[in-house]
Amino acid sequence: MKASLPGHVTQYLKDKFGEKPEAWTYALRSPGRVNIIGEHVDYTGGLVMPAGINYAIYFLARRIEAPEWRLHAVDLDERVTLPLPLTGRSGTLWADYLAGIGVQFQDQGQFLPGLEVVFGGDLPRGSGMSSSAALEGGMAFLLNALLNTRYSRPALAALCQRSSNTYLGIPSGIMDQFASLNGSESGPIILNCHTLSSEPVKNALENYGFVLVNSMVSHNLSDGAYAQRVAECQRALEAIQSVFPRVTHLSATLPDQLQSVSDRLDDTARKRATYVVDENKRVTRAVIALEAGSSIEVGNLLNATHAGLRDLYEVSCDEIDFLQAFAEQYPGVAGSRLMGGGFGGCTINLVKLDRMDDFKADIVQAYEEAFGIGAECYPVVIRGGTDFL
Ligand code: GAF
Repeated sequence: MKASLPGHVTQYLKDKFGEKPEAWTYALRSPGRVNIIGEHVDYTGGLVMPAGINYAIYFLARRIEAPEWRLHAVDLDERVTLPLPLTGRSGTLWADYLAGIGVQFQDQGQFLPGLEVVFGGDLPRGSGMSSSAALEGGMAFLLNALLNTRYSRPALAALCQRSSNTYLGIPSGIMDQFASLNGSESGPIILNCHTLSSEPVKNALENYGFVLVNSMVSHNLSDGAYAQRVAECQRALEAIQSVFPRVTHLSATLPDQLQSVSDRLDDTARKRATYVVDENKRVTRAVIALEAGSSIEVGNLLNATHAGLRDLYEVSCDEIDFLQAFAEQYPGVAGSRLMGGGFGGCTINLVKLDRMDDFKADIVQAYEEAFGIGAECYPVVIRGGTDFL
């Protein structure tokens, strides 16, 4: 095994079991994700450009004789035991993310073995870097190996999304789980969320890097606003389909089609649909700009996405708008926007490398002065998807 398990996880094994990592049959890394552009369009069948990153959750696992799952959340110092076969919710959200995956395998006729699973890492929770998808993807990857089910990575992502949607009741799209499981070492991927086809995008930006700024305002996908956006997009799609029945998903709507059905949409549905249609065009342009190494164009597209998320999609908040506005005018920042589900979490910022340190220090100070909150900054390194150590 490569020695890349975080020290606190290794220490936990030593303290609780008196063991080294080598005593465990499975060891794997499941990354968080960033999304460069293509926000809130995975559930409308749109294009997204996410990447697996340098922050991750690490899993160690082995079979046990007892018919139960013993789950250890190292970062929280919590432990939950679930009897097999898995049934209803456990009452602990992190355990339910893992159990939900087990339930998907069970529903496909798999017999789940007794397991001891230890996990922990450096992925901040509730920051919009998708620790929940890393949990789901890691568990799915583990069970796929353990049960020898041989599902492809895209099929595992679909299984994880099903778990979120049906077991946890969160109507999220597939982007986060797909990015965590299918990330490419060489750069972000472009994913078509309607067909689930993906390919790596060459990042030719020179002298620029991405950094996340965490507002430390917590978002929660299970609150109503996310589900409301999904429903509003569905409403817009149905109105569009009443005139253009061959439009299969909202992101496939052409600007002219949207224009011509405009008076059939209520104000909210019109704003949501306009954002979705615009965002799809921005993602296409961003692929070209990134591959051409045009930091200015990529940055402008990030800023434009933020304006759309704030004014048309209405998923931002004061803290995030402050961080974005500060970054947008900061010398050496090409662009900035809200990343992830919204209502808090992180901004993603494209920053000149030689301005990175100043930017981080200045934005943290300005945010502290404005809101009395200590922001955290995370420089992003793009890494491959979930894999064994
Ligand atoms: C959350 C969801 F889980 C994703 O599916 C996606 O919709 C994202 O918000 C917004 O782009 O992370």
